[in-house]
Amino acid sequence: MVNWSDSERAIITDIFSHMDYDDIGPKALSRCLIVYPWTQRHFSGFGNLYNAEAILGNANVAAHGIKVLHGLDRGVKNMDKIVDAYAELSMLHSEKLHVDPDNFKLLSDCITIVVAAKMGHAFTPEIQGAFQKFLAVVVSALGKQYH
Ligand code: ZNH
Repeated sequence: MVNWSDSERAIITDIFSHMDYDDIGPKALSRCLIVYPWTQRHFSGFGNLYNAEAILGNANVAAHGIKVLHGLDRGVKNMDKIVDAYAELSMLHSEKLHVDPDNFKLLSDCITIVVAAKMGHAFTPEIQGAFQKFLAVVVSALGKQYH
């Protein structure tokens, strides 16, 4: 059970209420696929991922990036039961998709970088701390159904 301060709750709610999913989602997932190329193995059905330019221009990557970013919404809405909220997705990634759970952290770091780049000075250390704590809790929950 994770303890959230009132200010952490307020920060997380606020960030996601202003989240530009259509911009951040594609940028974060494409960044992950470019800088950690082994993550591409899960997306062989997405078409051409031959180089950074192809990845950045790939509509399937963009659409999936938006979907994955929206995958964080269930955590925002269920901050006091994040493990339960991700049980099903954890099972899916473990048993069906066989995604190495280390990759969740890599993608979450890409999300942080892209959000920080977009927010600039507004991404204060306090906001960074709350945001990265939230992502770490989600990443841990996503790893829970792995044996
Ligand atoms: Zn994942 C899918 C979320 C990470 C891979 N995902 C998915 C989905 C979601 C998610 C929501 C959808 C589901 C359904 O449909 O039901 N993810 C997520 C999150 C995260 C993730 C939240 C973190 C943060 N993933 C990930 C990674 C990877 C992945 C890292 C690799 C590397 N996913 C995936 C895949 C899929 C998914 C492959 C399937 C796709 C298709 O459609 O085919």
